[in-house]
Order: sequence, then structure tokens, then C-alpha cells
Amino acid sequence: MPDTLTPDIRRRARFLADELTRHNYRYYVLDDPEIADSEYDRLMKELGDLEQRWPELVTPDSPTHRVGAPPLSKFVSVPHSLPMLSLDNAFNDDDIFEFERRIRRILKTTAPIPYMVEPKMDGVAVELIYRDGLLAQAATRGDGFVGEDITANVRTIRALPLRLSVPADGAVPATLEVRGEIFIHREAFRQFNRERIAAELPPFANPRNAAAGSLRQLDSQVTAQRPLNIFCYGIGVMQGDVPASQSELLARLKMFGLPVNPLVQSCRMIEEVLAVYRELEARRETLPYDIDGMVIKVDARALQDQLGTTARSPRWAIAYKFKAIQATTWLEAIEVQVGRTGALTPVAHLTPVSVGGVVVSRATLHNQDEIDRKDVRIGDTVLVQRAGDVIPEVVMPVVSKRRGDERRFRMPDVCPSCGASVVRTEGEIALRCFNADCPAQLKERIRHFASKNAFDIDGLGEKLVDQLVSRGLVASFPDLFGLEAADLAGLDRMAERSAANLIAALQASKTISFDRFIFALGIRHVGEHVARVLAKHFPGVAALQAADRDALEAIEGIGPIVAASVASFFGREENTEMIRRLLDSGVQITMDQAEPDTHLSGLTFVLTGTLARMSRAQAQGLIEAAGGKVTGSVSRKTDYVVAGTSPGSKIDKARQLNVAVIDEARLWEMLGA
Ligand code: 9MJ
Repeated sequence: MPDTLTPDIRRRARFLADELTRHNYRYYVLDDPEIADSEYDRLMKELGDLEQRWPELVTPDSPTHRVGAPPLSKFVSVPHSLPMLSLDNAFNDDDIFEFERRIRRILKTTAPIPYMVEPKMDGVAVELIYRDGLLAQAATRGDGFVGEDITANVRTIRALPLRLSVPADGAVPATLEVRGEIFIHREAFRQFNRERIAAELPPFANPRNAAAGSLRQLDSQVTAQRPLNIFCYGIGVMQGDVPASQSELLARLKMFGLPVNPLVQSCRMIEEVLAVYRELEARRETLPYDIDGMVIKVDARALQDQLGTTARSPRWAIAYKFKAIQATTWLEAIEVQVGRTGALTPVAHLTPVSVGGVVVSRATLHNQDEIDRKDVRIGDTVLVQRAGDVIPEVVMPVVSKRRGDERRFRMPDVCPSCGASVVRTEGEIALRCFNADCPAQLKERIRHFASKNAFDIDGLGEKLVDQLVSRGLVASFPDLFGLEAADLAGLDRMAERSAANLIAALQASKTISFDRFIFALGIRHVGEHVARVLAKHFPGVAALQAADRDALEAIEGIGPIVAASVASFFGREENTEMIRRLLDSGVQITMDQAEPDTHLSGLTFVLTGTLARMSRAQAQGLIEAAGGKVTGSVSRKTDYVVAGTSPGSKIDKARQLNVAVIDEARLWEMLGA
């Protein structure tokens, strides 16, 4: 290196800083990097070396100086130049119509009102102040009037430019106060919580709390390790030309290089707003981050100004909230349930609470390890969560609500149903009851046998199965087909008519396709998908029974664990006998109905990112086995983009083309696994 700081070196440093800023934006905001990470690192090192040699090259926006401010002893208060108002909430369509009626009254108009709608990020609201294009200060919302200075922490957010880009059509404002929401992606949050648990630190309840906790760090080095992200959606003071509408404002913020949610939409009138709300609600769980609703804003700034604000919130905007997926309630008791394969699951009995529009009174606690990890106790106030179709779960106890009389829970040593000793098998977390005659297992097996995707026996519900097993009328599957009206007569709530109906339903269920038959047997690790694979491979039940472990393992799509489980099931004499009795009682297996699996036919998938449970090639195999198609790039013909962790730019393409983005869990559901 030369000794003197030449204009060439200055130019090189400026060039490097600008390039790094640009690549940062492509990587963190567009999710579409242009260069390899190693090349980025090389540019960063070159700039760092220059700055070390000539410290006067360090600028306030230098990409090398995102982290490094000394830790604070406390946060300093900062008043907002314009109050950061909160939003009024709407919970149903009527609230939205009322919102518009008020607007019409004030504006004295009956013409359609154009709106801008934005996903409502469930994060932490902040204000960023850019002076002459440089990020000068960042503050929390606080009470709306005075927040806390979190500049050092906010500088660590890679998606945020330290210097605004200059748009082609003009300059950056001398002062720009930008408002936005800092948040954490769900997957990054899960990973972060896993690391906390590994380090024996308490996990956060949700991504919002994790984001808030990360911004409250006095040492920005800590914050820099947190996967924070931001979307900008508004302004405080903006010197110079203020855009004439919210849509133009968002476009302008984007031109400045600020991250703006790509899912924002213009609507011509309120009915369109409601349609977008329904779409967004349906897509909610496929998004990589939490949203708790949709924000609706009158688009035109002139109208916004006419409408003004109340003491708390603007009259031109409203938050249409989704139903919350988490709620707190009381954990009254823990019951141990025995599944059909003998696995013991602790289930929380809760004081009923509405979660996302469904009343929840039970939630899974998974297993003893999970209970210990979360330190959930009987009598605790707990946070419960229900997302999509999954079973509600206890997220964590609200420790501050403890009164001292909560009791720790231990899984029993014996099966709560039959009293047999329970076993924890090597490599498994679950405890199991291995008693083949365990009544609880039998009830669950019968329930499974009769369920919709198995024998589909109409009217054979949970209560009835309990009675049939408890009274000894049914001890195995074939006993069901031996039931007579007289057997049923003595049961609770069993009128003559319903007894006849059940006998008829049993009779009707006897003709069954091979795959359903296999699924109905309730063999461990044999779900609908594996049952279909087996049904397709074997010409009949005798051939399946005769297959040994090696033969099973040789089948495409059957792994060693499934093969061992299937071979062991058919190797047991009582199972051979049970199948013989089923066939003797008139069960007819229709082979032609074990048609090739086509439940995904006509659907085209694109896979991106890393999948947790299998490689992309394996996923492709499964999709194709189900009749679907997998292609390499997103087009209008794509039906679903499956996003693993660190997905690529295919996600943006999908959003542009309005193609559904689903996560891995959803793909598994679609595959029936
Ligand atoms: C969120 N949380 O995503 C606003 N918000 O506008 C969006 N919040 C807001 N806009 C005015 N997209 C006050 C708050």
C-alpha cells in the first residue's frame, strides 16, 4: 500500500462502500444476491484494511461499522418530532364498514375511496431518522411521544441502509423520519430459540418478544447476533416534496433503498380491501413471518390531511386484526393419553379459551423432556398456541403469575390404562406401553380402523368405541364385523334405529381398497402415503404378508424403519390370524381401487431453500410419486413454491406472479405424510 492517501484510494473506498451497500440490499432485502458470500467478504476485508490504514476514510455509513459502538449503561430518551400514533382496531367487516362510513361523513362524499393495504407486521415499531441521507438516529415508539434511542442496535440490521440511495429523479430529503416495524422471521426465531435452550437460557414465546428483547440490549454486539429484519411503512417529518399518496410514499421509500413489504396492495374501494383481507388471512401461515392483521390506509394524502387524527390514532387508517393464535389460560391438570401404538403423551387440560376462533380445552405437552424444558407445572397460567390444523400446544408457563401452589409433573412408570410397565426405547423420547392387550391402545386402534381414510365406518365414534371395548364386545378388528343388533341394544344412547344403522354401516364398509386396508391396520410408521406405496407394489395381502424386511426395504420410498415395522407386524401370529378373520367375515379388498396415487396430479411445484426432513431430490421423488410435477423455475404455471430455510429469489418471483408459497410442513400434509 502507498503511504499517502491519494484521491484514487479515496475513490476506491467510496466505491467499495457503495458496492457493499448495494450487495447488502440485494442479499437481505431482495433475497437475490449477485455475488458469492466469499466475494462479499473479500470486498468487506479490502475496505476494512483501507480504513484501518487511513482512519479518516471511515464514514458514518461505512459497512464495516455496523457493529462496534461501545455498550450503553442505559437507553437515552428521545422525543418524536411528530407523535407515533397507534392504530384503531377492527375485528370484523362491520367495523370496516363503520370505518368507511365515518370517513364519508367527514369528507362528505359518496364516491369510492381508494385505499392502500399492508400486512400488519407483528413486531416492534420504530422511527429512523436519516439526515442528509445518513442514518442518524433510531428510536422505539415508547409511549408515542417519547421513545428510547436504539441507534446502535438498529444499525446492526443488515436489511437497513446506513445511507439512502439517491433516486434517479432527485435527491434525498435533508431530513427523513421513516417509520417501520422490526421483526424476526419465524424460522430464524425457531433456530434462535433452539440455541437459547441449548445454552440453558429461557426461550422467547414468539418472534415479536424475541425482536423486542433483542432491541433492548445495551450491548449492540449482542443485537448484531440476532436475526432482525425490518419493513418500512410510513414517515414522520419529511423535508421537501412529500408524496401525494401512501402508495407513492412506499414507492419512494423503496427507491431510497429502504425495505418495503412486497405484499402491499392498492385497492380501488372497500370491497376490494375485504377481498384482499380474506386472501391474506388464508396465506397467513405460508408467510415466513408473523402478521397479526392488515393495515388499511386511505391512499390520498390530501384526504388523510382532511381526516386528521384523534388523540390516539389517525382517522384515515385502521388495523383489521386476524384472530390471535396464542392465548393464556389455566392449566388445570395433566392427563396421560395412550396412543394406538402405545406411545404415552401428556395432555394439558385447560380452562377453555378461544384461540384463533376455536375453543381449546386440551393441548399437547409432547413429552417429559418438553415439560421439563419449558418448566410447565400443574396450576400454571400458560400460553397456548394453535396454528393451522395442528394440535394446540402449550408454549410456555407465565412464570410471573405463579402463586406457589403449582405442582411439577412426572410421567408415570406404568401405563395409566392397563398398568403394564412403560419403556423408554433407546433413541426415542416417548414412553411406550408394550402390552398388546392394553385397552387404551385397543380403543385407539379401533378408532383408527373405523376412521374416514381407513374403513370409514359411519357412526362408530369415540364414545361408542369406548363402550364396545370396555364391555368386552370388541377385542380386535374382526369382532366389529361380528356385532349384532342384540349386542348393541344394551349400550348407552343406542336406540334400535341407530343400532340397525351401525350394522348397515359395518356391512357397507367391508369392500375396501388395498391401500385403505393397509392403512387401517395401524402399523407403526405406516401412514396413508406408505400404505399407498405398499398397495401399489404388492398384488395382494398374501404377498404383502409374505414379504421379509429386505424385500420391503428394496421398495422405492420404503426406508429401513418402515420395513422393520411392517415385517414385524406381519411376522406376529396374532396379526396373521386377525387378517384371516377379517377376510372370513366378508372383508373384500379391491385391487383395482389401489389406483396409482394421483392426488397431486396437475399440480406443479418449485422447491427452494433447504428442507429439514429430506433432500430436495427426495421431496421431488415423493411429489412425483403422488402424480405432481417439479420444475426448476417459477412461472405462471407453477402452483406452489415450497420454501425451505434460506430460500432464494424464487420466493420473490412467486410473489410477483401471485404463486402460493408453502412451507415444508404444508408440503408434508399435502403428501399425506
Ligand atoms: C405494521 N405494523 O405493519 C402501520 N404497520 O401505520 C403498517 N403499522 C402503521 N402500518 C400508521 N404496515 C401507524 C401504524
